[in-house]
Amino acid sequence: MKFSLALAALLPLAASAADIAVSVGKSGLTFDPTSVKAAAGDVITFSFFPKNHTVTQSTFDNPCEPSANGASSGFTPVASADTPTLWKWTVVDTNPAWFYCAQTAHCKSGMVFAVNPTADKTVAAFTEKAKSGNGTTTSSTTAAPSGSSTATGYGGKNGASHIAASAGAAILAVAGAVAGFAL
Ligand SMILES: [Cu+2]
Repeated sequence: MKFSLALAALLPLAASAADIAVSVGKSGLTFDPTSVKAAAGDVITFSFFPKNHTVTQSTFDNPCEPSANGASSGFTPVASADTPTLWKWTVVDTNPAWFYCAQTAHCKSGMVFAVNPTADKTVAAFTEKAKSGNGTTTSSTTAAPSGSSTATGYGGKNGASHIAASAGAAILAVAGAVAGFAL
């Protein structure tokens, strides 16, 4: 009995680095879920669905603008919902982190995502900011956020990495990034 008690006590530790799944554009211009609670070291695995989205870090005040030194998946065109492309982002700390899709029309329709939103800074308020355009300077909003490189298609910052679901998806992603996939 002592052994099983010790084992039970260890299990929560073993599971402490959670892998959190988030769908991008699976059912409309949305992240699903729209926000998550996460701890430092947790890994968020974003599954990209058709047609072409990004997960790009912003600030709460400027939802549709890339933040300085923020992470970005880069544009990730996906041809088939059967083969979503994966992109992982490791949670740095328990502070709020804010993300959006860098297709300007998508962000402005409320395609945003929050990690560890607070009572003061809610994902609902963040979404409203995106929709209303508050705090954004549309003149500097371009198809390619500064946090990503269109040459490679992937930002790869903050320990983030792209993992294609298949070789075909990887080829499509690169081809799409170069060709600038249409909406
Ligand atoms: Cu999008």
